[in-house]
Amino acid sequence: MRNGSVDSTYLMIKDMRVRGAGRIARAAVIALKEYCDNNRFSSKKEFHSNLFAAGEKLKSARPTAVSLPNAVNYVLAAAKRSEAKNSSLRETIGTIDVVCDGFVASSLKATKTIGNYGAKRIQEGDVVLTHCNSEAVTAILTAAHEAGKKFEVFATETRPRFQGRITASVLAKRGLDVSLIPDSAVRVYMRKVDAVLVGADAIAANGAVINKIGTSQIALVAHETRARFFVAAETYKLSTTTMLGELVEIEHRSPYEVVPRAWLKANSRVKVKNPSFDITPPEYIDLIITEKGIYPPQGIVFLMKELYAEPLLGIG
Ligand code: RI2
Repeated sequence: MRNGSVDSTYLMIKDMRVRGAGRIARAAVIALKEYCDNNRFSSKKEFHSNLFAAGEKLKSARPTAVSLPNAVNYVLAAAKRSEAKNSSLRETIGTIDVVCDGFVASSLKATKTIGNYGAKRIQEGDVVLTHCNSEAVTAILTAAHEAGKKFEVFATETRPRFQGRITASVLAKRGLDVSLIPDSAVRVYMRKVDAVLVGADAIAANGAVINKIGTSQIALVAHETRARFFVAAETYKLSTTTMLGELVEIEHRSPYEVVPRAWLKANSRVKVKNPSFDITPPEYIDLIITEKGIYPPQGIVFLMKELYAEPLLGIG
C-alpha cells in the first residue's frame, strides 16, 4: 500500500510545515484523495479499512484544530454513504475525488466570503490588532484594504513560533499599513485599538473560541479598553462534539519551541510549558464572522445545530 501522501502530510501537519486550521484541513483532504487515487485495493473491505485508518492517522497529527477531524470525517462520511449504497469500488473512489475537490473549493470560497463580510466591519481610520496568522483574518483585512479603506494594523509576534511575522509580511506585501509588536506590548497599544480580529482553531457550542495561545489575554485587555473583539472562522471550525459536553483538547508542544536545547540542558531543573492554544470565553467576544453570516457567540449553537447536528454527530 502506498501510504506516501498520508504519511508525509501527517508529518508536515505535526511539525507545522503546513499550519493554520484551514490549511491543515485542506492538506488532509488532498492526502486522502491522493491515497485513494494512487493505490490499488483488492476489495471494498480492504479499501474501507485502509481509508479509515489513513483518516485516523491524519486526524491524530494535531489535536486542537477541529477543522482537521471535521474535514477528514466529511470524506469518510462520503465513503460510508457509498458503502451503504453498495457502490462499486471505482464509483466510491470517483465519489471521494468529487467530495475532496468540493471540500477544498468550498473552503477557499468560504475564506473569501468571510473576507467580504468581515471587511464591512472595518471602519475608515480604524486601528485593528491581530494575533498569530489566520487566512480568514488576512482575507478580511485585504478585502477592506481593496475596498479603499484606510486603517492601521498591529500584528503580534506570537511567540514561540512567530506566526505574526507571516501576517505582517503578507499584509505589508499587499500594501497594508502594518506594525509588528511583541506579544507583551499588547496593553501598551490597546488604547489606540478599535477592533481586535483573530482566527479560530475551534469554536465551542457556548461560543467560546479556541485559538493561538495569548488570544484570551488579548481579549481581556480589549475588554478593559472596550475595543471590539471579532473572530473570523469558517463553519468547519465549529466543534459539534462540544454540544455533547466534550471539551476541546489543548495541544502542548515541545519545550524546544520555547528555549534552545542547550539552554534547557544547562537548566535542567526548569520545567518549560508550551501550550499552543487557549480559550476565550464568549463574554469577551462581540461577533463571530463565518461564511454563513455574522453571529454573536451565543448564536453559534443554533448555527451548529442547523449545519451539523445530524450529519456530523455519530461519525468518527
Ligand atoms: P486560519 C492557527 O493555528 C492560528 O491559531 C490561527 O488563528 C488558526 O490556526 C486559524 O487559521 P496554528 O496552526 O484557518 O498556527 O484562519 O497553530 O488560517
